[in-house]
Amino acid sequence: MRGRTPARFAALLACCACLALLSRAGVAAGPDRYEPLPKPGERVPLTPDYYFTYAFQKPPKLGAAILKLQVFTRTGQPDTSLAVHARADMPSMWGSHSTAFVELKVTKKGDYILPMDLTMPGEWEVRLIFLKNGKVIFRGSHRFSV
Ligand SMILES: [Cu+2]
Repeated sequence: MRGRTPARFAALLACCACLALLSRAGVAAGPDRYEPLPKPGERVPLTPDYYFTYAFQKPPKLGAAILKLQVFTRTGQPDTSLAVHARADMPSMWGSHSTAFVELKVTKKGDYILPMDLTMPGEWEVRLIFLKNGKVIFRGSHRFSV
């Protein structure tokens, strides 16, 4: 995220050769960069004003699984003003188990819910996109084994 790592982004800008190389490799700090998330249960900063936590309802295994997210303001108040989009798939066969991002539903309790169908044993990755007023503020990913 550019906004969260201004120093690093500035360093990239300062080196055009590096930036070109990174762009060609598809790993520049561009729109499709997903930050690896800390492990479930830990606070994940979104912006200076928001953070979130996430956890599986039960340890994920083959079949149906549910990932639950909670967004908080910086003072720790639960918040549901953000939109969260997500998809889960297997990195070794990206596109085989998932078609598109879905917008997470919010329960009455204020939890964002992502139901997943884990159809194959192996490594899975969930990708999350957080939006505030229609603008992407954070992209993150979490890998786990089934
Ligand atoms: Cu698979």
